[in-house]
Amino acid sequence: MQKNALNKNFTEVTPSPAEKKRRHRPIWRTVVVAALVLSSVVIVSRLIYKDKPIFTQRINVALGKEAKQSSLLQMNELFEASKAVDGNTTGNGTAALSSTDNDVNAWWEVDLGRTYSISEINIWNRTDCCAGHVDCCPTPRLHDFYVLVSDAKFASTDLATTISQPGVFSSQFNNTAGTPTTIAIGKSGRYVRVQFNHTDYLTLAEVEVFADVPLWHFAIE
Ligand SMILES: [Ca+2]
Repeated sequence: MQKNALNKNFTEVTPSPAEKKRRHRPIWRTVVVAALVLSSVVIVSRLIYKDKPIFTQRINVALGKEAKQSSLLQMNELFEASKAVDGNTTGNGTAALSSTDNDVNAWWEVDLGRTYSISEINIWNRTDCCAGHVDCCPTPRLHDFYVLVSDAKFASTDLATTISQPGVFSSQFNNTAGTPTTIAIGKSGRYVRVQFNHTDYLTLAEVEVFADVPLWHFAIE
């Protein structure tokens, strides 16, 4: 460690011969020269090794991102598209759900802000009703849908046209969504859409888009 104004209170410790032999469990340590109260320890890694980030973290990159949908249920802002990326997966009540009207090929989509290497997407169904409960909605509402992923903007809201758009990844799910249903992706993408191949209300509790994001800094609090 090079001493400077930022680390004048620390001194590097020369590893002992025994420590140097621990090649599979290498260590680095330092001694705090002065009495300090440490609020955090920040470790900064080298950025890249063999063209790949050394540390990555699996993150929901859709959280809080800009979302839109084919329509707004009864023009009620309680059901706006952002409810599907608000971090609330409970699916219980108007505070937790996005919903379109009864649209032909209803759709919902999110712009991740930049392209990520997407590993998988979680689709969370509502839990309060309309999931196949015989007392209110015998037909499950969130079922039989496509998940579409693209680096470029979707050029159309028509399902068939979008599936055939160059560079678009599509995955068809032919069942009722769970809490959650996980769709494997394994592709880069910035735009993610969920779209029906039929006519119904598209109601989503949450859409989580997971990517392994390079982690350049981490702190031990
Ligand atoms: Ca939500």
